[in-house]
Amino acid sequence: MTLRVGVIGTGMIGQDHIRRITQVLCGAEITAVTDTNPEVTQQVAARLKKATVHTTGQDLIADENVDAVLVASWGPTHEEYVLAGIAAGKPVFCEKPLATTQLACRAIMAAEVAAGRRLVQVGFMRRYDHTYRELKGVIDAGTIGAPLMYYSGHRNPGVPDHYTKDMAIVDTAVHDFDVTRWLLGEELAGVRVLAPKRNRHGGDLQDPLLMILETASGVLVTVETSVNIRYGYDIRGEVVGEDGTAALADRAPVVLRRAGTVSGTVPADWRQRFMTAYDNELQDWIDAVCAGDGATGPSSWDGYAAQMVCDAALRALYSGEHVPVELIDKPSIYA
Ligand code: NAD
Ligand code: ISE
Repeated sequence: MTLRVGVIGTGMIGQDHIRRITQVLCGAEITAVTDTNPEVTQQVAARLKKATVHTTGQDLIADENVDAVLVASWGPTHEEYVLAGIAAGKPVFCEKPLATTQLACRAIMAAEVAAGRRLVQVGFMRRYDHTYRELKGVIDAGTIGAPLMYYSGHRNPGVPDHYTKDMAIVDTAVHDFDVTRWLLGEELAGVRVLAPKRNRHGGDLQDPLLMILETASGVLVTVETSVNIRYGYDIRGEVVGEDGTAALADRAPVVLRRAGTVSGTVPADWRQRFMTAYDNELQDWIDAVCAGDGATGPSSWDGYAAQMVCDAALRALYSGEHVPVELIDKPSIYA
């Protein structure tokens, strides 16, 4: 079976996902595209063999030549499309965030529960990165004993002009919140946000931020977002356990020793750093949908839990207080 995928949102990551589905991965083809910017959609469709251009996301979801939907439009539009996909019984791959409010995330979970099965995978691609997978393997094997602390560093060389103070949390740190929950195998229970001296490259932006979170069992987690670090896209992760520590290795493919120096390259951006992880997450989604499983990767519950941490972190940022993260009971389809 070749999965016929319709893509809503053909901006930066939408186009990158289209490229990987058409040129890198197996088992899927793009049969429909839509974007509120018709010029972009036409250009994207012109590069595809047989993709219908739809005026709206709703039309694309209803298209009988679309078996599954990939949502890569702006975050606030995700809820509408994910709900419509579930209502049509079509599996959905939704880029992060699942939705931008906790009520919207709960509505999506309620729709899946009513459908009686998972239909949604959220684009938390770090879970498919081999370095994170190795780190999780070390933690789960008990090699360093029980985790006590975890540091998650998220450094971007720069961000677009429309990037706001809140986006350091909802657009950037949301990945750290998800991957921390996954690595440690437990929920985050509370958060405090500290704002140090500002990076002069960030203008009025409050950059960097340091977040201190605790998990349900008391592991302390620090998340650093630095989004104007200039030198490259640098993702860090280190667990301190009872018997040792485990950290993501540096990613330079070659370490150069020359003229009294040791050096290696740093990825330029998220596309480069997580290229294989994006490939793996989408292949996993395609395989699960083709096998009739609906979705098996990061779930709507994961999207909800990460969004709840974002909401709490925003309140912590503006209040200076420690803010608890209070989740509803997990529906059994996400067990
Ligand atoms: P972008 O601005 O480049 O593209 C978004 C596109 O969506 C634009 O072309 C816009 O015209 C279109 N759009 C907006 N509203 C729409 C609507 N109602 N219906 C259809 N199309 C609509 O942004 P981007 O960087 O590609 O980000 C898109 C999504 O992907 C965001 O949710 C973002 O958080 C996520 N993202 C994830 C990662 C990751 O690492 N997983 C990286 C980048 C972006
Ligand atoms: C972007 O939207 C992403 O999701 C990237 O993974 C992240 O590193 C970046 O900070 C976000 O802006």
